[in-house]
Amino acid sequence: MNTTRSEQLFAKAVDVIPGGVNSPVRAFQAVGGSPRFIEKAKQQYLYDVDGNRYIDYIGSWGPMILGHQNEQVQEAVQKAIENGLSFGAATEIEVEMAQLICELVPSIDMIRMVNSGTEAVMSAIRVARGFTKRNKVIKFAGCYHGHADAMLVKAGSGVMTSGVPDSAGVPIGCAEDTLTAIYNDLMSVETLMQEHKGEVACVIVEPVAANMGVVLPKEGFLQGLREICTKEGCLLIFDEVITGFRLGIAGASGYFGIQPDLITYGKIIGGGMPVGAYGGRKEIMKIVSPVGTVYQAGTLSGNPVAMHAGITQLRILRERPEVYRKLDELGEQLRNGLQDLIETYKIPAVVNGVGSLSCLFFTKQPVMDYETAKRSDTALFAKYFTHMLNKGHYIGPSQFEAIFLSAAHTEENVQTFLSDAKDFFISISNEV
Ligand code: KE4
Repeated sequence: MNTTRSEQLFAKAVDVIPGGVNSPVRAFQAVGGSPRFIEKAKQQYLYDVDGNRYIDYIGSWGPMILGHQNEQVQEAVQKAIENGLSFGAATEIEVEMAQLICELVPSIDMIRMVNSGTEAVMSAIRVARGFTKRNKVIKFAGCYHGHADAMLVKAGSGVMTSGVPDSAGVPIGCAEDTLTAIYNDLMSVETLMQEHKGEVACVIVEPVAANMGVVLPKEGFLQGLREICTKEGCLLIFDEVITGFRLGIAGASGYFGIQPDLITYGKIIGGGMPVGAYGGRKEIMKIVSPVGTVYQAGTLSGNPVAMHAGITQLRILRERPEVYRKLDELGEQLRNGLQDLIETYKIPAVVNGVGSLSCLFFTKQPVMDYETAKRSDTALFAKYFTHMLNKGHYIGPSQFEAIFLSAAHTEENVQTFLSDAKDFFISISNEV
C-alpha cells in the first residue's frame, strides 16, 4: 500500500502541530506507523491522499452514523450556507433542534447547545455543582468525558492509550474534587458516597463505556446508580456523547429505560459539524445563564449551519427506525463472526459490544472495567490493527476505542472484515 504522500504530510505536520495531529489518538502512537491523511469520504469509505480506499470503522468517532456525505445532510448544509455562516444571534433552527431533542428524549425538557462533547460535560458538571451546591464529582476509571481539567483523572480514550491516567497541567485543586469509582461496581460508588456524605454533586457515567474499548453495564448497574443518586440527593449524568442517538432514537436512557438528571451529547447531533449539548428537566436547566446563576456561553453555540446538519441527521434517524435495526444486525454479525473465529483458532481475545458499537480485546479475561481492559495485549492489537489497515479496514488506532458501524455499511463489508481478521488469527495462532 503506497502511503508516500501521507508520510510526507506527516513529516510537515509534526513541525507545526503537536504530534502532527489535532487530536492525539489520530497520531497512531499506540499502533505505530504513519497516520493516513484522509482526502475525502463517501458512504462507508475513506480515501487517503495516496488514493487508498478503506472501509471506515470510525465514522469520525461516531458522528457519521448514516455514512459519509449523506445526501440530505449535505444538501441541508449547502442550503444553510447560502444564508450565511454565523450570526451570534438567536435563530429558528436552534429552537427546532431544542424542540426535537426534547420530543425524542423523555428526561429532557430543556437543552443548551455548545460546540463539543468536552464543553457539554464541563457545563453539565458546573450545573450539577450549582444546582446541588456541592463540589465533588464521581466518575469511573476508564471512562472518558473530554479534556476539561476535572475529567482528566483516570480518563480513558487518548489519555488511557498513552498509558498516563492523569494529565500534566491539571492543578491538584481541579482534580481533588473528582472521585474515581470502578465501572460496574456499585459498592465502589457507595463507599465514595459514605466517605463524602453530602458532598457529591453528581455521578457521571458513560452508560455504555466506549473509551476503554467497549464495556457494557452489568444488569442493574445503571439502575443502581439511579437509586444511589436519588438517595444521596446528587445528580446522575449520562454522558451520551457516543451513545446518544446511536443506541436508538432515545439513546442509552431510552435503550436501558433509566432516567438520568442530565444528559450530555456531541457527535451524532452535529451530523459531522462541531456540536455538543447538555440537557435535563427544566427545574435543573433553569439555573443556567442568562436565567439562572450558573454561567455558560459560546460564540458559535447553536451555529445555524451545524444545527441544519445535526437536525437533518436526527430527523432521518427518527423517520427511519429501520436504520437502528440494520445497525443492530450488522453489529451482531460482526461480533458473532469474531467470536466464532476466536473459538476456532483459540485466540486469547474477547468481543464486547451492543448495536453498532463493538470492540475486540486481546485478553482471555472478560472485560468489564478499566482494570480488566488494561490487561489487553496492546502489542498484539497493534499487529492486528496494521494487518487490517493494510487490508483496507480503518479501525480505531488504539485497543481502547470502539468500532463504529454506520447505515452505509453492508453485510459484504462485515464478511470481508471477518475474512481478513481470520487471516490474521491464522497467522498468529501458533504464537498465542
Ligand atoms: P469531544 O470534546 O471530543 O467532542 O467529546 C469528548 C467526549 C466526551 N464524552 C465521551 C463519552 C466521548 O467519547 C468523548 C470523545 N470521544 C473520543 C473518542 N473516543 C473523541 C476522539 C478524539 O479524542 O479524537
